Amino acid sequence: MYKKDFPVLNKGITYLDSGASSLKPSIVMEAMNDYYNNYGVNVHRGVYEISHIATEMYEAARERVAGFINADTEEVVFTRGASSSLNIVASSYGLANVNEGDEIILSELEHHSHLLPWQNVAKVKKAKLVYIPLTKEGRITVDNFKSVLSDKTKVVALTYVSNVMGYVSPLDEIINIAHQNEIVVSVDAAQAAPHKKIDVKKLDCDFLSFSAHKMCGPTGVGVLYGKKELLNSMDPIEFGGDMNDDVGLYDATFKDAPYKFETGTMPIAEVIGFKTAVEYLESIGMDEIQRHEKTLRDYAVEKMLKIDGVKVYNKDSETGILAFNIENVHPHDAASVFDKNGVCLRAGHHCAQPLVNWLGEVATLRASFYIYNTKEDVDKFIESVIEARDFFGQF
Ligand code: C6P
Repeated sequence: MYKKDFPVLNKGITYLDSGASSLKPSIVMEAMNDYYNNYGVNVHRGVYEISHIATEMYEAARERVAGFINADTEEVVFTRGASSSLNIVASSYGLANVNEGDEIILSELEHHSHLLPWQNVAKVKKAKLVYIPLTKEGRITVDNFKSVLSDKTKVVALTYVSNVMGYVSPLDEIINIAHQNEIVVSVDAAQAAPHKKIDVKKLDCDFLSFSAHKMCGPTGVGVLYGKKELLNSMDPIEFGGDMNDDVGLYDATFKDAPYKFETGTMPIAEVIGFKTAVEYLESIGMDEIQRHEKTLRDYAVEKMLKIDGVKVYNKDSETGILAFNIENVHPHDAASVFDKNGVCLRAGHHCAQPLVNWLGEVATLRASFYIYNTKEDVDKFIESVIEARDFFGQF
């Protein structure tokens, strides 16, 4: 039903790699073109009409994106993407507040972009990384979280939805418990924001990071949500134009959040396109998006379980991610069959190497479904699974 909105699908491909990056509907490109064709100038600096209009468009996007997650407008920092946002949290909040002997709770589900910044904090500050034991299905549970909580815990840094397993972490309760113990929680929502409704006030997370390009928006822009008082207490990690108030030869003062974190010329067209992407998703409805993906995933899993020689790692995941392997077939060999048939999916460790190690594999295949996918896409995918198994496997 939504395929017609996505020009790339005119190529006739079966796109099952939305976990890496979603496709973009033409209205997002049109919004960006409108900016380039009619304004195309910098924001917050110009003293002429088209710069004022561009500034209004940029700030209207902030307001719209804030509404999408129920944040206050000044709690939304535009960044280069989820990775940048997660790095700001660790490098600004983490390095200033974590001390020697403190503990940082993570999980083996974390994407490298959430893991490595905290590894750095732990090394620099001589703190300890502590991992929540996963269940045998690979899930985080509240009880397992409690089992690693201690009076040394300073930060909890967890993914909302795993990019390999698609599981939704039980964050409501975890955040509640963390706050009872005065612990700050950073949430990686890169795989959650595109697929499920998020209300930061209800969730009560301290930080939440996501990218536009996984949610029908442009590349090169993302969000760091942070509670006002936290963002205002933090130092910027990049310095330059537009983020300062008063600059002398030896010292400078900085603007309040979000501006002190937005250094130099920002990706203005992308921010404007992001607003249109959010409006597009909301016009469909986040609950409908999640329901649609899950229907397709369940349909795919049902078929996969009937195929000999296929291993599904996340049979009962709540979102549109399907992690699997074909027995005796290296995922990259299998991927060549999918590619030949125009089925785009991902093979590898998905930038979540500790999790793929935990699964006892060197790599997996991953199909990820989104709003533009259909049951026909699943059928084409299943045909390629069987073809790869028969071509490379021992059946
Ligand atoms: N995962 C995937 O194929 P960026 O690249 O900054 O937009 O997002 C990083 C990131 C952070 N957290 C999670 C849970 C993610 O899934 C990603 C990106 C892609 O799974 C590319 S590795």
